[in-house]
Amino acid sequence: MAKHEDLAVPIYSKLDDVYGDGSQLEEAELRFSILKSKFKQMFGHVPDIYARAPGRVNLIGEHIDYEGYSVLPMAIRQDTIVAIRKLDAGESEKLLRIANVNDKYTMCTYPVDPDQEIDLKNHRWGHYFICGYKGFHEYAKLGGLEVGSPVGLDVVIDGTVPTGSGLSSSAAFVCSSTIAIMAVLGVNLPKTELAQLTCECERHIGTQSGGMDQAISIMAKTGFAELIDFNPIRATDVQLPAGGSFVIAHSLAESQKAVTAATNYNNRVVECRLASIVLGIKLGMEPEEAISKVKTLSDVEGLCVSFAGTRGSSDPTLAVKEYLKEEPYTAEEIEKITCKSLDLIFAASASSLDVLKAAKHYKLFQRASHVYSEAKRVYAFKDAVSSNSDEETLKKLGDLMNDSHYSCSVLYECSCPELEELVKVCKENVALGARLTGAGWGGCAVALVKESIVPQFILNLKEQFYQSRIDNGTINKTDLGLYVFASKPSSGAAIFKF
Ligand code: NG1
Ligand code: MG
Repeated sequence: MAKHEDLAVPIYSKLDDVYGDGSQLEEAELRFSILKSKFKQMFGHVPDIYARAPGRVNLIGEHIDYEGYSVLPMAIRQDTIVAIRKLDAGESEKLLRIANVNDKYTMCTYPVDPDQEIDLKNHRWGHYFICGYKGFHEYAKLGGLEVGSPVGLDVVIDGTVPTGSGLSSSAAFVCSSTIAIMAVLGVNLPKTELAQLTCECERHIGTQSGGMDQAISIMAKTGFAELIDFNPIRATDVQLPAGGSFVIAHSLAESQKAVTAATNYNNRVVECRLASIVLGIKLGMEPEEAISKVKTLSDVEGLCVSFAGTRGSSDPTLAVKEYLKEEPYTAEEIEKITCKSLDLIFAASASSLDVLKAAKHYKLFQRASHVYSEAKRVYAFKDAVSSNSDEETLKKLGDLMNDSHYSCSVLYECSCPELEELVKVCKENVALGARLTGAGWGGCAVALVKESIVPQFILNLKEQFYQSRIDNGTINKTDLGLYVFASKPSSGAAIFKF
């Protein structure tokens, strides 16, 4: 039997294939009927098909996917649904018209030219759809796929993944858009291939993302978290121990990553690249060779092995301690080691050059220490899950989550005061472990909590974290359920044809 990740995205004719039964199905029926009426009202037709892709919560393995290391997320039930109709060649003006059921997002229109540039200096919500559009056409061109000349597309989006929350609303949007575009053009791909493609699609928004979010959004399976490996992308089911539950809680600080990339997300990608080049050189490579060959910190691990016993050690954390200094590096200090200016090293990447312009210094020791220790924690988490006693396992998982948070906060500096407060409140209310999830700098925390105390835990968070924010008008009391909830591993992307 083919593995589920080698199959194409499933096409369903009934909602219960994805949304189960009970209240979730009722909610989904309502969403689809509103989506369809909105579509008719906006465009005078019904959609051809619908595609949906979920958000995710990353349980452990933060900021290491782009360094080539495995991560361990699970899909959540919140998702993005894209309703789409392909216009006939002769029909009206040729445009991509992208509307939203939420009036907060006004309609965006774009030309149908797949080679159009995305105007990154003027961020618009519809850009995420264009990421999928451009990315798919590039893929088709490279692979010689015949998709005909571009025609207009009418699109309405309905998303329930909170934005800027570290739950990958962006990947849910990009994945569902790409799948919808492919489906109306009559193309479907194995999930692993699609995961790779959608990762490249999302980079068009200007973040140098790893592939975690798209991989889990597409390959998730109900009831399982997944260990996601890269190069090539693979997913391994991870059955979480009984007796524990993951509670997701929003810090209410929104992190707009597409806008802050140069100082936050992409900055860390650049720091990791510099750390890996410097380590490569210290481990014996010629500067020019290190610059051209060492792309990620995981590439250095291989070097540590081949240099073990001669000039280095096989453990990359030891190499970090031995060869990197704790004080931040200036550009000049790094250039002395690389024998090449940073501008030249990153000349091919406009978004990296933006990072260099904004950066004062580079914390190579701290970033590399985080990445290598976090990579180990992912495997420790996976191994703990396969051990016997549930009680003991839960405690181990919680400890690993706490260590991960500490590392993100202190070494990677991707937390923020609101997240620190929230994680502290979670721990005070006897969470087994709690950590920021996703890129950080705002967004959500995830806490591992004994199943039996979940309702009380959520009540306590409401009182101790959210009440003051209700009182000062930051959020409405009626919306609390959107900001703090328990989550079970949900299913991956799907297409609906009714
Ligand atoms: P968020 O910001 O949660 O969507 C981002 C990256 C991931 C990963 C995490 C940090 C994108 C699309 N996603 O996730 O690939 O690097 O940060 O672990 O940029
Ligand atoms: Mg995102």
